[in-house]
Formats: sequence, C-alpha cells, structure tokens
Amino acid sequence: MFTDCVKIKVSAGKGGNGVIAWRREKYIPKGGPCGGNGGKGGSIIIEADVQVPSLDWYRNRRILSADNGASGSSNHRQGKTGQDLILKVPCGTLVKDSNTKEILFDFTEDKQSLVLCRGGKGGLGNDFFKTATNRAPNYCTPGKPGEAAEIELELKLIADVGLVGYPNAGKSTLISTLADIRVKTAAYPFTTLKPNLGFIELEGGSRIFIADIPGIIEGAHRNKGLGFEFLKHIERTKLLLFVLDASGIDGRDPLSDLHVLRDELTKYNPELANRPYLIVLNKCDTDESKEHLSHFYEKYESNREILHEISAIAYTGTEELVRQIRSLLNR
Ligand SMILES: Nc1nc2c(ncn2[C@@H]2O[C@H](COP(=O)(O)OP(=O)(O)OP(=O)(O)O)[C@@H](O)[C@H]2O)c(=O)[nH]1
Ligand SMILES: [Mg+2]
Repeated sequence: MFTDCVKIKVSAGKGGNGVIAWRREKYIPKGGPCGGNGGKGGSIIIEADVQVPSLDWYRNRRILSADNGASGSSNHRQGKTGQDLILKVPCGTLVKDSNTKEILFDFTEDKQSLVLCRGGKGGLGNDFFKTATNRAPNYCTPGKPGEAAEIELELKLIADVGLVGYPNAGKSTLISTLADIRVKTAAYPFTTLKPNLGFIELEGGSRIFIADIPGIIEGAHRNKGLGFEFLKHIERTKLLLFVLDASGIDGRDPLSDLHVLRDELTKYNPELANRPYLIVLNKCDTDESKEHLSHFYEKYESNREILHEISAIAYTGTEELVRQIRSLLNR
C-alpha cells in the first residue's frame, strides 16, 4: 500500500484550568491565594521529513490530538504544558483545508514546519488576580480550548526527472541502474505498484531525484490500469523520460506507444504536453530493436538529440543519458 492522500481531523490540546487555593501554614493566618495557572495545551505541528516515504502512517489514524495542559495547583504551581504533536510528512506533501480545498501549505523541503493548530492557553489561578485592594480573590478561569482543523494531506512527489512508460518497458530496471535504489523488476506488466523515488549523486554532493511510477496504458485517463492515479507524482518534475521497449517484446510498436503515452499525459494535465522530455529506447541489446529504431531515426531526423538508445540491463547508453539529463536540468 502506498498512501498519497488522506483526510484527518486534528485538534490541539486544551489549556489546563487555573485553580483556587489558599496558603495554609502554621502561624501564618490568612496566608492568601496560591492557586496556580493552568499549563498551555500542546499544538499540532506538521513537519516535512525526507525519511518519510509516504502517508501510510495516517491510514488508520484519522483523528489526532495533542496533549491537554494540566491544571494548576496550590503553592502557586503552574500546570504542566501539554506536549506538542509533531506530524511528519514526506517532502512534496500539500496540506489542504478539507472543506474549501484551499492549499494551506506546500512542504517542499526537509524540516519545513507549520504550526497548524495552536494549543489553548492555560486558565488563571486565583493567585493571579491578587491585587492591593483584593487580597483574597475567590475565582479562577478555565483553560481555553485548542484550535481544531479538518485537513487533507496530499503527496505529490518532488523529483527532477519522471519515468513514464508502458508496463514492462524497463522503468524500474532503469531507475535501479541510474539511481541509488534497487527496486523490484520482473518480466510481467504491473510489477511496480507504487512510485519509487531514487537519486543520482553528483560530484559535489548535489542530487538528481528520479521518480519511477507504475506503467501507463492506453485508456489510463479512463481509469484503466494503475498508472493514472500516480501521474500526480510526475506532475512536478522538470524533465520527463519516456521509457519505451524498443524490442517490442510485448507485441506493440514503440512509436505508437510513445503517442499513446503523450496523449494520456496531456489528458491528465495539458501542461505536461509542454514539459521537456527525452525518448529512452530501452532494450537495445536485442536484435528485435534494430527495426524499430530505424523508424524513430526517420521520424526524429531533425531532433535526434532527444533519442537515447540504451540497455538498462547491460548499462549501455546510460552514461550519455545522465549527461544529457544534467545539461537539461542545468538549463
Ligand atoms: N533485454 C532487456 N531486457 C530488459 C531491459 N531492461 C529491462 N528489461 C527486462 O524487462 C522486464 C521489465 O522490466 P521492469 O524494469 O520491471 O519494467 P517496468 O517498466 O518497471 O514495468 P512495470 O513496473 O510493470 O511498469 C524485466 O524482465 C527486465 O529484466 C533491457 O535493457 N534489455
Ligand atoms: Mg516497474
């Protein structure tokens, strides 16, 4: 399971009550008021954390609240402050108001945080109300309720490069070859059921993030297959790689695969039609790929630099591909 959208109800803690108490000690008659203030309620804080891969944790936790503040007590003692509840979310999480759908915050970087609901203030004890003219106030105030909200968390991965292709084209093999992660690959469609995020580490420590999503098929925009609901994870990428099976092993023509993929993307979000892209012709280690390749060279005669012949399994052509990804991203 990979959860990328959840609705939750959150509430900050209530402030603790102030109390009425009197100082009673031997030989000190009329010791005066000593009721302490209540502690503040805990707040709800949302924080981005790169270590958190998805919103799975929230799946069975729809109602979350921070601790209440404790009541004050005698001897001027203030009640304990309620602990804040820190909710960790992956980078790329949007926080929306459940009712209005307004975006309240977009977590794009690690450690960004948002105080979503403030804890209620603690009430005041009778000690607080002592004045020169009223030495023995016989009242206190209750703690204030904490703020509450109904929100939607929606994850849209933030990657530089998105891999888009039919099932079985070799997207997961490619991300395993290029990036720091090893993901499941197999010779059947829909091996990948959830997005994978990996990165290429460059000299100097900077990184290129790559997202691999489940395969897209014709009719995806009408909810066929799996990939469509995951397209949101490539919406924010700067560069798309159309990964095609140039061997046509599944009996399709890679050139028409490309048309279908681009068409499905445009139906999902017309802006994706203008996103820079490269065409990755995978499985070029096979004899069957030769004929298909010639069709691409004819069609892209004037624009050959966007074509990349590779074999994700044999690691051929991948260095050149990374070089071009870098130069396009730098632009
Ligand atoms: N011959 C050859 N086979 C490859 C190459 N790259 C991937 N494959 C094979 O193609 C099959 C599918 O690879 P995956 O990486 O799982 O494909 P995918 O696009 O992630 O597939 P889904 O997750 O189902 O969408 C596997 O059996 C791979 O071993 C390649 O360069 N050459
Ligand atoms: Mg895969």
